[in-house]
Amino acid sequence: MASKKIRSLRELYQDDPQRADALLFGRVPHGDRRGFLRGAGLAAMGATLGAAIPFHRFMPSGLIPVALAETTEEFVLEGKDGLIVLNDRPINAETPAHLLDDDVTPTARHFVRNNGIVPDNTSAEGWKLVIDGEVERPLELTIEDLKSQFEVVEYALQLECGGNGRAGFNPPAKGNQWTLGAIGNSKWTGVRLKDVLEKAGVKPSAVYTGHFGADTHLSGDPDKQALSRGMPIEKALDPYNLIAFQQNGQDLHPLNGAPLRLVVPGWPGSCSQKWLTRIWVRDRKHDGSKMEVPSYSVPAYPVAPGTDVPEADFVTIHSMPVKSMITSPQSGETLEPGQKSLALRGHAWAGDAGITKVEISNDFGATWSEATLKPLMNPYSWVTFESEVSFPTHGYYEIWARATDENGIAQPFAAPWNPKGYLNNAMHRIAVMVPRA
Ligand SMILES: Nc1nc2c(c(=O)[nH]1)N[C@H]1C(S)=C(S)[C@@H](COP(=O)(O)O)O[C@H]1N2
Ligand SMILES: [Mo]
Repeated sequence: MASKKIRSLRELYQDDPQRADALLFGRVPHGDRRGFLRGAGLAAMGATLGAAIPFHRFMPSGLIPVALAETTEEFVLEGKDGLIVLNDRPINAETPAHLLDDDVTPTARHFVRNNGIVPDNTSAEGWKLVIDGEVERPLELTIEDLKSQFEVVEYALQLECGGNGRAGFNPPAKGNQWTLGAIGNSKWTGVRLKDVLEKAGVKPSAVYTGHFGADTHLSGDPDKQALSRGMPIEKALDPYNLIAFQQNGQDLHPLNGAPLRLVVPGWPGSCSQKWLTRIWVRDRKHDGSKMEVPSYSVPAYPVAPGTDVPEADFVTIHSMPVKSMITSPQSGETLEPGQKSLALRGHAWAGDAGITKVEISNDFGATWSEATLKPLMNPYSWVTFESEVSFPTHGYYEIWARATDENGIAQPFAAPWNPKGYLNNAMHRIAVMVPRA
């Protein structure tokens, strides 16, 4: 054991990324990853490092042991800032809640979710997008063609991974153990998918889209797609879906799909194909990689935690559910002595639906007060809420946030368990310490 060489995280993840992820970060309750590297995870990490970590319980959550990090170039995520890397093969990184405070998410703070290997060539030069299948006139368009033939628009759009919040489910689900930060609301510039599909002429036989990207499968097999998902044609024709070539006024980041991607707000992030090369309009439901059950699917009815659900009983996820997060203060904040109130801020969103209210509690849900909503930037943007929270005495407080959408659906205290750990929209809770005056 003592002679064991330090392996890079890349190697650690190579065989089974999900297992390595669980070993490294453990599986612990929502919003709190302290105490990772426990049990078998700790032993495995010790073996990996060639030594145990005596003070492991004091390691900040999400910290990558420097001995591992130093061996791994992949962890320098160029152009990203403060993200917690969950996995380096493929690269997956989320943003801590307090770094998502901006109304418009800076590119450096936008999460990264990759299923395969980022393409070597992410240059706009010569990039082509094909639109084919159930269309009157198949198209092959360069990025210049998109810019010159269609209206260019810019919207703030929420993009959330279907698995955001997975770490909060028990029993745990395999996959990236996202806590809260696989969500972003950047400004995206591009052309409307609808306009491009209409130029191609959608045939009455069209029922679904199939999306293709230039990234490669983890196995290296060129015939396999890392991810190829799609959506019903009705959703595809929503005017807020973009074929985007800019994020926050700049060329796309290579990890976020440069030079061209889809942004399909309100639906699982997996619909928003990065490194976009082809949209195949289909006469049936698309059957690309990760369209199959149980990927991006949930049981059609509520199931008890841990249930083994038959494949036939899954349905593909459409709109994401109502959700909110508190982005200021950071959880764990201690007020100044004598300070009796606090300015609170965060964001709320609800897939295809609008947000009607966000309520705040400082007494474990016994009473609620309504937060102020800032004006909505555009449909499918998240909405920012603000509130002043006061504290009657010193002590330990939790602040809970609960958003309600225009259908009257509010966030639950605990989201329904499902085998793959999707759609966790449980209320966000933060801790605040109020000291004696
Ligand atoms: N080509 C391609 N597109 C992709 C993916 C991918 O692995 N390959 N991941 C999808 C998933 S699961 C999500 S959540 C979003 C994440 O977008 P981001 O990395 O820009 O945050 O991209 C989607 N588009
Ligand atoms: Mo995702």
